[in-house]
Amino acid sequence: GLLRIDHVGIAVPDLDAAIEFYSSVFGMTCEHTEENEEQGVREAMLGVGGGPSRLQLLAPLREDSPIAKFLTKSGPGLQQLAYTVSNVEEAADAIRAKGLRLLYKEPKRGTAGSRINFVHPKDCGGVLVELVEPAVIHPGD
Ligand code: V0V
Repeated sequence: GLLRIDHVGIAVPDLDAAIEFYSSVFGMTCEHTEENEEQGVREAMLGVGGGPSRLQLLAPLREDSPIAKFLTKSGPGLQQLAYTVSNVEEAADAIRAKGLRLLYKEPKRGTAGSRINFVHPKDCGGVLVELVEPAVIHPGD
């Protein structure tokens, strides 16, 4: 099952400008940045209010990136909602068994060594849902 909301992902054209915006307007802190070549993204994870809530800023690395396509089609904005799970294969299998499409047969690599899969937005009321199995599950999760 789901443990909690892992992060909310926002597509942005310029990562550094977006980090600066969220830091100066909302006082968020950039905890981690990473390039994910396979996903075609440069991303930043921002902490919200000193608690476990996190915002993920996603900028395209190249023209065929899902984020580039999203920006062209929808403009900057909410792109995904991610849930923490303890086991991504089990979570994906359970959702598949309900007849929803998962984007990947096998999990792929996400932020900070996590393992990820996605539910197709057309099967989820227009929301791109990500399942995240962190490299380390923190106590209390
Ligand atoms: C597309 N659609 C969306 C959507 N993207 N709806 C809600 N939220 C989104 N993010 C809608 C789109 O408006 C179309 O609706 C329809 O789905 C098909 O979209 P499309 O533009 O033709 O695009 P596709 O089918 O080429 O690609 C859409 C999918 C793609 C979701 C399959 O974006 C994808 O593979 N996403 C998963 C990977 C990803 O997002 N990576 C970047 C983050 P109409 O017009 O037909 O009604 S990487 C990440 O999160 C990491 C590393 C991490 O968290 O660790």
